Amino acid sequence: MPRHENPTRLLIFKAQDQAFGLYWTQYKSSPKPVRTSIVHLFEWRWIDIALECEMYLSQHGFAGVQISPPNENLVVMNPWRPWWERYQPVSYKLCSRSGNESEFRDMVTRCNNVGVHIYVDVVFNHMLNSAAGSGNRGICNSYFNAERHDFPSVPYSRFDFNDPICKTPSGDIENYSDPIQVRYCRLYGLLDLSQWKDDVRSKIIDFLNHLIDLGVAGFRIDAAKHIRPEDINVILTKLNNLNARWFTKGSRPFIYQEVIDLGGEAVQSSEYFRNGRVTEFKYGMQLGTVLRKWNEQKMANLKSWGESWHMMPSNKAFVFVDNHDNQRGHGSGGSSILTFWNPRLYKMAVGFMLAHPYGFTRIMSSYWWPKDIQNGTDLNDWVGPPSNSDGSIKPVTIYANETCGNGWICEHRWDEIRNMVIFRNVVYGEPITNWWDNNNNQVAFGRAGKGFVVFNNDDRNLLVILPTGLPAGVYCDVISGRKEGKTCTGIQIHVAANGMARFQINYQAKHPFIAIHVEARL
Ligand code: QV4
Ligand code: CA
Repeated sequence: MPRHENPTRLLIFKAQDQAFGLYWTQYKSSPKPVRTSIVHLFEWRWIDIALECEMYLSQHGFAGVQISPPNENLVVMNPWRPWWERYQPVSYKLCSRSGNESEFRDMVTRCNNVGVHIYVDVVFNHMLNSAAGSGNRGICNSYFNAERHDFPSVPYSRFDFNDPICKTPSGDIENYSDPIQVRYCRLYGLLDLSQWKDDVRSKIIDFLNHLIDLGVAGFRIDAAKHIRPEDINVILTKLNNLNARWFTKGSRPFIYQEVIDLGGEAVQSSEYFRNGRVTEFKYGMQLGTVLRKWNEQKMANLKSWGESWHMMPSNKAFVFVDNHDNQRGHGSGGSSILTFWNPRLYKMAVGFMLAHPYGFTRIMSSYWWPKDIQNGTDLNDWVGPPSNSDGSIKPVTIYANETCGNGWICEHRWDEIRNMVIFRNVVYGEPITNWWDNNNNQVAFGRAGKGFVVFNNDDRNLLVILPTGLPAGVYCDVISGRKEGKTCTGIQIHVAANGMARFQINYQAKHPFIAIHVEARL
């Protein structure tokens, strides 16, 4: 729990599981808002991320950025430069299509300097795939020989891989109900590292400590399900404290582990709770089902949203509406997953996620690709980031209206999503109050006098007077607009002395929900 120090000093808030650096300087009146969401700037270049931290993320209350794997990967030419080549490591050199080590250092320094932290997607369950040939070179020219399991730039040799332990005929994972296969056989044929061996652990620890010393704040552990939780634990205990140039002395890296567990498999999310937070893939799948009104689902059922929907404890949950895998049919979540391809429902899903107290939230920021659905699968699910003919990633261009060009979607810059990131900061720590619903797809709830939201996902207009729990005043709706000086650029909501307010949302309105909070009051 927070150590109460004198109000003017930096206060570090230790969440139960991980000392996640939620920093705020406690002012006399009230604490400066915390930052409670991160954005996955998928495939962005380091120089573009540094600019985004300084020009946008800092002033809009983002806590941090998840970056794509920064270490050297296999160059895949067929299909041509797929996004997933970055999940096939060749070495731990900080060199990739997103930039080199000095650009990486510059990004971490500039983002930290404006209070936006960097969370690295680290791939250490495996190296590249067994069929990647012999005598090739990675994207930064490091030699490897896949057949001989030889990666001299790390170095790893055949003794560092699990082939002798895996008993399946193919050497790949063939049956997810066998935890031995899930941990010691190859995921998609990717050479599986022996994290139970000291010299593999030491290489991984050195890689992660190098990143920590450069100033990163934590890690997404890729394919954590395929690594024993006790091996992850040994690695984490050997990590340095965060760099004291930006973080309070003794701060520990924030950890979230990618474990896809929809129930029914041998490996379970709960095995990983001891290490930190864990991805909750049921979140996006169920929320998508509710907003699409599939299986007789309706928003009124979200009154019980959280653990009672068979999801993990909120203080362990790492949640998102979609991720880089399931927005294109990889990994899990299936057809209910909402993405930028369905903007109206997507905005409601992200808005609801950010308004609700459950879990730690991540926003997806994507790029466009020529989707080509045939028999339910996207033939172009492999297409990589916007790039030039030489494979180099295109810059993120920002238009005067704050949207992105060059094929970048920038969901995190959509008004509704950006403003709800701030909403989440303002209401942080407050429980849900004043829940209302029409027993169908119109719902509303407050966050104990700090904020209030109203959603209309019905096929009929919403017109209702509700107790908001908010102090009296004129509030600016942060979905249809925002507070600018002494005016609201969008809808105004008048909250009476008794907390009552009138809400109207036509079912075909451009903005199907309203959100107000105490920092957007005239
Ligand atoms: C193919 C065959 C294999 C064969 C292999 C050998 O499918 O059976 O053994 O060739 O040649 C790419 C190709 C895949 C290919 C593989 C190896 O798509 O067809 O195997 O390369 O050549 C991403 C992509 C994968 C991609 C992988 C490596 O999603 O398609 O595979 O990168 O480039 C499970 C896991 C979960 C995982 C999820 C996708 O539990 O952890 O699957 N999610 C994470 C990342 C994800 C990434 C990986 C794990 C691997 O989020 O992006 O996979 O690092 O649910
Ligand atoms: Ca493994």
